[in-house]
Amino acid sequence: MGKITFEEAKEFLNKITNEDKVAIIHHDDGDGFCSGILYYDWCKEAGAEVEEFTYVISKSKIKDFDLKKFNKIIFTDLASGFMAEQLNIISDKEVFYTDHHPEEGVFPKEILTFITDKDGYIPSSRTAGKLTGIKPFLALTGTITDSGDLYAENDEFINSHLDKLGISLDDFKKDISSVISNTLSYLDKNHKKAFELLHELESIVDVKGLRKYADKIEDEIEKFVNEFEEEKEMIASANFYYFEPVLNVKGPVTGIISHSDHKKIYIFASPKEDGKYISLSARNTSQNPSMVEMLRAGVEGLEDGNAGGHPPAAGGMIHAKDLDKFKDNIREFLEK
Ligand SMILES: [Mn+2]
Repeated sequence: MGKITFEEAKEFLNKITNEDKVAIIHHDDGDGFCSGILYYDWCKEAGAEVEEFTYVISKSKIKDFDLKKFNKIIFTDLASGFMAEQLNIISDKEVFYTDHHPEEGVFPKEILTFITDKDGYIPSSRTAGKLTGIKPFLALTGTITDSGDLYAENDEFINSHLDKLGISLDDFKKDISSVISNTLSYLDKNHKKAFELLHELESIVDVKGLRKYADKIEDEIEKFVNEFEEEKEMIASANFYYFEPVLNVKGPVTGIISHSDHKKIYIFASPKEDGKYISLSARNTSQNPSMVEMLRAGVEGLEDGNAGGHPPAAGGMIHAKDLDKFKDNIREFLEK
């Protein structure tokens, strides 16, 4: 079968009945959860038995999921480069695979794929909303959490949904989509609970109930952003900031601080979960010097040290015991 059209995707969904057992496998971000919920509800409404699985890229493996009892599987919002080759083991089932990231890898030919990257940047939740017609506010939420509002091809979809809800984009971001994103960050070790909470939402009014989770994340982000000026250390021209978050806030803290001045070089360092390693992330929008070159110089000669990425943004890892050597390497690189 291979690639299918929107109409054929609809046909696959229309054929789901109370005789089916369906597994929904979705990405662990806002777009993945929202689109996963829409397919989940669709299957429930058709009377099927449904279970959902959260897939964490670089951690999860399809072979670790217990999919024996299911005869149909729906994948949503998972970049195919990470997935295609793993799908051989389930090609005896009816599999519908939909995503919006650039297509990579080779799918087993039995799998129905509906990948929308050629149509522009269309988050998976927008596609799921169009296919199912269920919970339009969740289709919108997934689209906004995935930055769909930065792409003109989503303007009409976003504006018409906002109009129906009677809310502005700014308010929707502040009161709805960021609350949901932060709730997911807070519950990143408990995906079942996160799915349950998001699945219970019947309208945007219900999102208020998630504030108690989201606030914990917001407080911790604010704390580390505020401490930056005082705690940072200059390594030559780089602003080096070591911080130890308890919650999953590395991404937003890094984003907020590095967007405050695009000419500066930033290096963020935090311990990994096991405490044995330190993860690094470097930002410099001006790209001079290149952050990936800088980090590679920083980890050079360090045991298990690695770095990769792009000139404006790079990431890496070192042993915690090598932090001073890393700083020396960075200083030497920047002073050269
Ligand atoms: Mn995603």
